[in-house]
Amino acid sequence: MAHSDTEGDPAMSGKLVVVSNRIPTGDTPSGGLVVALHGALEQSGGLWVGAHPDTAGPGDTGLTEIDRGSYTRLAFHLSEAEYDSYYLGFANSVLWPLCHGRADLVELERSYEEGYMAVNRRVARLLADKIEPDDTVWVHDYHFLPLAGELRKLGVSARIGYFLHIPFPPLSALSTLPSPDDFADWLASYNLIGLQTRRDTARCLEMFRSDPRAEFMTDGTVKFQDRVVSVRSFPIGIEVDRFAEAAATPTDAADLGADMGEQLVIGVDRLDYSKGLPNRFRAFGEYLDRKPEDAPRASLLQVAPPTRERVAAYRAIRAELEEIAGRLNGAHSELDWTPIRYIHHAVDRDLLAVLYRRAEACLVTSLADGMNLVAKEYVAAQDPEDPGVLILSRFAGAGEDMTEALLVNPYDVSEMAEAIATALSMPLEERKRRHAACLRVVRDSDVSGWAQRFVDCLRNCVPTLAYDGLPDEVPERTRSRTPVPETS
Ligand code: ADQ
Repeated sequence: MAHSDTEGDPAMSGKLVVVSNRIPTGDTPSGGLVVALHGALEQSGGLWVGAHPDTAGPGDTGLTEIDRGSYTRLAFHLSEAEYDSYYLGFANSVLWPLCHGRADLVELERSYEEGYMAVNRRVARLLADKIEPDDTVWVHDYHFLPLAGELRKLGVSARIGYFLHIPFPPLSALSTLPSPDDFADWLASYNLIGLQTRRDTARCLEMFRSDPRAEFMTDGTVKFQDRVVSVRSFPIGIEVDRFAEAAATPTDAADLGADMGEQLVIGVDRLDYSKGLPNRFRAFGEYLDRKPEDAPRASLLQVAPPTRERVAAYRAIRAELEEIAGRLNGAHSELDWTPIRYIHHAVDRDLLAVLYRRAEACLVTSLADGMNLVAKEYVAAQDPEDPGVLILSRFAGAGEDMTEALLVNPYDVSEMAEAIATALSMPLEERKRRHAACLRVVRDSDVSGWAQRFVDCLRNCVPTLAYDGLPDEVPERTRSRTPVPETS
């Protein structure tokens, strides 16, 4: 990381400890988040702990070192049973649908919550003696909500920060949880809660505001029983320059898409019900139905590798999508043209960058999304002199700041069909103006700056348990019943 104004601060002398469900296993980390955290750890030295990709082993064997360079990577193994209850179960069949507005898909199984808590307790035990008081611990995502609380129980006093990559659930959705009050309690054990957007920050503060255990301080922090926590937004980004460079690098792959019609619309997603894919396909079908005879022939290239296929909702979305694509292709295909190309596997990132640049428009139609990095990758990959148009859901976190994209309601198929028509016929000057505005947002949130801002903020947080056992000693003038909204 670059020089920061907290250098020299005694709080910075410790190492950085990152915890995430996934951990890079190869020599060259790839993917925006992984690269940013890798950069942060290379700078400060430290530790990255995550689940081993091989889940077949026993679940209680301790930590395995998978790499040692300028920092150490340690992996814990999940047993089959833990993978089912902690990962597929509570994380992806309770928390994921809950945070993405799909309480109807939540599967409440007692064993899921037990497995989730047990894995968090086990990871805390494995980690506790590796953390020194002056270390900085950065925990990622919904797999580890209770981790700080479990570490505190084991006496860990270091600063611990948390970043939620997915949307913060609205207050009403929290009642779906088996023990709704736990959510605020889990989060209050962190010193800093980082969220993607101002909307998420407002929701998190609303949760604390409605909780009788919480009290708002005039500096914007929340005092929760004996703990103090800050809530801030840190919109995540991508490695802008690397992506722009890859997109502009001549490659044979540039020929790709040559047989995909005169205009190309691209969509890139993990196959997930939160990404709004069925309505995206329907909107493209409606666009084809309505487009004038003489308009250029357009194709939709959808790259969507299946994930979490052992969860029923993921199998269902795959079947639904294949049915819609088959029907639309049946209705519109010609001998030399297939309107929807649907690819089920991951695509190399450099090739992805080239395809983004080749596409006249990109469809990001999430029904709910923490940020959506595809939106930022598409903008970074464009030729500024002849850019394509981003069609972006209002419900993706990226839509909060990228207001010059064509913002759409992903529930409104006709509006999206119109947006496709608008994008594919947009004059060059308007495309350039919109792209320049979006690119500014993408550059402002470059992922290395994102990691730097979070770690700096965490290191400047109120130390852990500052008010432990001394609640009456908090000066009255710093107490407030009036919520102080905080954004960044
Ligand atoms: P995701 O839900 O995975 O991330 P997204 O932000 O779009 O969603 O990131 C997906 C990443 O995977 C992108 O970098 C994309 O290029 C890549 N990808 C997707 N499909 C691919 C394919 N077929 N081949 C190759 N690469 C592919 C979660 C949250 C998001 C949040 C991110 C980061 O759900 O809201 O933006 O974390 O915080």
